[in-house]
Amino acid sequence: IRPTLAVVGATGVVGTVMLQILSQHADIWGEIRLIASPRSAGRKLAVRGEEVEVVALTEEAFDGVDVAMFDLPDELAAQWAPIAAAKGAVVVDNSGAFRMDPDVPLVVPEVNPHAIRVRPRGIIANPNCTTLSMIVALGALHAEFGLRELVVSAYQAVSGAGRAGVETLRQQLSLVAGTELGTHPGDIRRVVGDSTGPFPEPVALNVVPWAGSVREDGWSSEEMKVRDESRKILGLPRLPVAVTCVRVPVVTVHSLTVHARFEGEVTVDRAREILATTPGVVLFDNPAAGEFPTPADVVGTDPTWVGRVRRALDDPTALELFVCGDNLRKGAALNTAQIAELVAAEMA
Ligand code: 11C
Repeated sequence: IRPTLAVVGATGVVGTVMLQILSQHADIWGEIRLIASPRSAGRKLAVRGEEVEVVALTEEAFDGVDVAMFDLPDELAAQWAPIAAAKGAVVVDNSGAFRMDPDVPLVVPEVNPHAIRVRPRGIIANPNCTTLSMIVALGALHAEFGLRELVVSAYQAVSGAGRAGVETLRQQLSLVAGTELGTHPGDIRRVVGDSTGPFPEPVALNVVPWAGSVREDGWSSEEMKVRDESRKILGLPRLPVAVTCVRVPVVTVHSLTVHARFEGEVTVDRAREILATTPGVVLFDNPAAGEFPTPADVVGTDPTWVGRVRRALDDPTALELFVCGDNLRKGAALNTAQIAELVAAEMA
């Protein structure tokens, strides 16, 4: 008997990509049940070529569910994931609610697949999209060279902030289209006014050095997540990690510059060999031919794309990289689906 899968938060931006992925991947599931807020109950969504009616999030909705992929806001996930687990489902949760719980594994199938086996709460956490956009490539380099330090700048797409983020950028772009905005200081702010949506500043024709909420000493929650989650996934609890998260006017695909320092000397040739042969990574790095990853080419694809591979000029133990990953696919829905598929394989 094939396992029953629930998709919880099926109508959100990540839920929508989950349904696309379930329609594209090998069909290993029996029933696929779509669950969302009562507001969305009764809507019909396409999955595996069929229209499936969305049911409201209730305890009964988890009856008979073997695996549940969750994409809900943190507070709702904190409330409902334990309920689904108590009803016997293995929950794969894409919120930030459980990632740093020592009784919840934080899994990237290409990096630490073994971690899924120990899950005393019946919950497996899926990392944040910014962490996921680089970690497959870094995991492979760490396995060979031994990572000692990370310095990261993340150029984050607006879809990381959900539908509201995408709608805000589109609305702001329509306000500035066909105008000569930018000629006079302050133009953008005057046109956009208070319509900054989930962002603290206008995001069209701008960059905003902020993502998430305020944490201690000037850090953002998003920056702390990338640090804490990278340490947990790589099994390096004291790894020095410095992150700056910046929102850019890109709809989907997070990009990152990475300075990675290793135990000993590294060579670009060996790093390129590793990146070119790691499953889930594409090396796209020939600047002379204009080849490096950009969100425009990476959007809609599964792998982590790496370009601009250089050895640090002043440190033979460090590499500089430019990395792009689709924040809705590997960054969210795809990694969640991959984990769910590993759990289903255990049940087979
Ligand atoms: C962003 N990465 O781009 C965030 C959104 O912990 O999963 C995802 C928040 C999370 O805004």
